[in-house]
Order: sequence, then C-alpha cells, then structure tokens
Amino acid sequence: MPRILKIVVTGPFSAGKSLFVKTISDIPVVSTERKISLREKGMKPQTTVAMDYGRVQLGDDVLHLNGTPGQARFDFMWEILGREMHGLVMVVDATVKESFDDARTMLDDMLSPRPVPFVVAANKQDRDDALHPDKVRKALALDRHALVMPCVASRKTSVKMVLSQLAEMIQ
Ligand SMILES: Nc1nc2c(ncn2[C@@H]2O[C@H](COP(=O)(O)OP(=O)(O)OP(=O)(O)O)[C@@H](O)[C@H]2O)c(=O)[nH]1
Ligand SMILES: [Mg+2]
Repeated sequence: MPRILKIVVTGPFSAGKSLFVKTISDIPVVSTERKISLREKGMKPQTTVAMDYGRVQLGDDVLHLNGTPGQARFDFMWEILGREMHGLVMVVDATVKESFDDARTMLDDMLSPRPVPFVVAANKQDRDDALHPDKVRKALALDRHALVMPCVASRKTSVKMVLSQLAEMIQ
C-alpha cells in the first residue's frame, strides 16, 4: 500500500539536518536559513531558523521531510513540526561529544508527547574524528534496541539507508 509518511529530522546545532534533507529530496528544498549572528571563526555561515521541507519517494512510500532548527532559541518550532509525525531521525554530529546531551534532551522532548519509531544518524562518518555509532549509542544512554546508524549527510546512498530503515519500522 502506498503511504504518505511525515518524518521529522531533528538534532543539535550544526549536526547536518539541512544537508541530510537537501541530499535526498526529490524536490528543491524549502529552507529557512539565515546568516548566523555573532559568527565565531570557522563556524558555518548559515543556520535554520524555522524549518527545512523536502520530499522523497522510497519504494511505495512518499516521505515528507520536516527538518527542525537546531538552536534552542527556535525550539517553539519543534512542537509545531512534531505534530502528527510518523517517525523521527535524530541527526547527531558524531565528532562533537559536547552536543550529545542536547541530542538526548531533544529526543526525549520530541518523543514523550508521541512515541514514534526513531533512528539516530551518527553523522559525519567521513571524518576521522567521528565516533563509531555504538559509542554514540552509549554516550546518548540509549538502550541496545535503539537503532543508531552511521551516516554521511552529503551522500545520497547513506541518507537513503537511514530513511529506508526508519520507513520499515513504521507500521
Ligand atoms: N564532513 C561532513 N560535513 C557535514 C556532514 N553533514 C553536514 N556537514 C557539514 O556540517 C555543517 C552543518 O550542516 P547543516 O546541514 O547546516 O547542519 P544543521 O543541523 O542543519 O544546522 P542548524 O540548522 O544550524 O542547526 C555544514 O558545514 C555541512 O556541510 C557530513 O556528513 N560530513
Ligand atoms: Mg539547518
């Protein structure tokens, strides 16, 4: 049966959420990126302030991808974007351990009103300093049944793998 699934792509600041949605979307992504104010040296130029929207067909399923902002000052959007979702992707930057506490808090906040299937994407696995997905699972204190997958958000095959697994978990 063809399904239309609402998938939320969330995670801490700069984890790779926008790139994840852009890489896989069949349509040009609707994004709300704005210049970062008070940018520190080496920091990326833009951040998501409201949402990313993309769409992809995977087999029979059409996935509507709703990317959230990562910064807590835009957290009013998390509740709006989380409404009626079927599944959640938690993107974490596996090279930034300091972001794992934020990721765990976001995961609990998003799932407690509506427990849906989720996958953690241990992103930036193309970098030497990326933690192995099992280490990410441990750091996030997730139980052993939680699915934590390696991810490189710039690679379509990698993003597709994460989303296909999630779609399979959705009844
Ligand atoms: N090497 C590497 N860089 C990545 C990967 N995914 C994202 N990036 C880079 O990480 C930075 C952040 O990516 P974004 O897609 O803007 O992250 P975001 O989670 O949407 O960030 P916010 O919306 O600001 O919270 C960008 O410079 C990306 O190019 C990856 O898998 N590997
Ligand atoms: Mg973004």
